[in-house]
Amino acid sequence: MDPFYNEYTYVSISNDDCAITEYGLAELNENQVAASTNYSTDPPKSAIDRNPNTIWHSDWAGADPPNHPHLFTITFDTTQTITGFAYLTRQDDGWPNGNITGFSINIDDGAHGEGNFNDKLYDNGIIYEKTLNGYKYKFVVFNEQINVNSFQLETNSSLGGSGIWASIADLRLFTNTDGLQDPSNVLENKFVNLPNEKKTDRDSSNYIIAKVERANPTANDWVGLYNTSDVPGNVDSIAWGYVSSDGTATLDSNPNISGGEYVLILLQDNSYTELARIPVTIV
Ligand SMILES: [Ca+2]
Repeated sequence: MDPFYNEYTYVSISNDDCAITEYGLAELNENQVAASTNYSTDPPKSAIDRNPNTIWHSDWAGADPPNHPHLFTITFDTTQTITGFAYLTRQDDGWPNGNITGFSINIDDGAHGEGNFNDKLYDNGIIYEKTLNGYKYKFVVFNEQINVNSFQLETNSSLGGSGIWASIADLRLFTNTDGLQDPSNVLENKFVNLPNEKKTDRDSSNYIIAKVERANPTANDWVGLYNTSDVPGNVDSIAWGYVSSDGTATLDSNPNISGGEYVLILLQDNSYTELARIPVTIV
């Protein structure tokens, strides 16, 4: 297959909920999918069965299970035009095993050469994460329609264990372009105006100031400062503040915060539903 899509790592989160039917999905059946490896009870077809609770998983049994790259291949009976895909990680009890963090895309179209991606979408490796039908999918959007006889996801890195596995709860290909290719059509929750290359500082009163843009703001959206590995809700934030109507959040004064690496997380409406996050260095 021709290499089409070089390795990327997911780095960005947005949260605009949308109906999955908007995207003109390519219908798939189990005879169209194959993988270079699978665990006995997690076959390739579980990645396209539209059930978020079943998964394809690379084989992990035995003394020497296979390492990356794992190949997950979709083959069409007739040439299809696709514009992107969405990937859902496994949903079972927070297990990260096999969640794909780096990958390449290979295609077979009989003719296509190098891919060309939208700089705005893919600058700095940004891939959108969006909520579809209540599940957070990772979106990869091409800036052109591509004709494919065969589409192959080649994994390069993953979470969990020794980092050699891959798993997919749901994989969906898109066949239309409406709303997908223009980044301005993606309502995004994000942090803005963090000065000095993601460093933030306390103001004269020792407050931490964050500025956000929100797709669907509520009066009780809030920003929390956490340690980088913290899970909001499992542990308290180090400091927090509500987002004002102008997008500014002033986090509690806490003179005891040590300088170092943290993460600012935008959370929705008095809940722990995460809308966006950004790593910060407190100086
Ligand atoms: Ca599934």
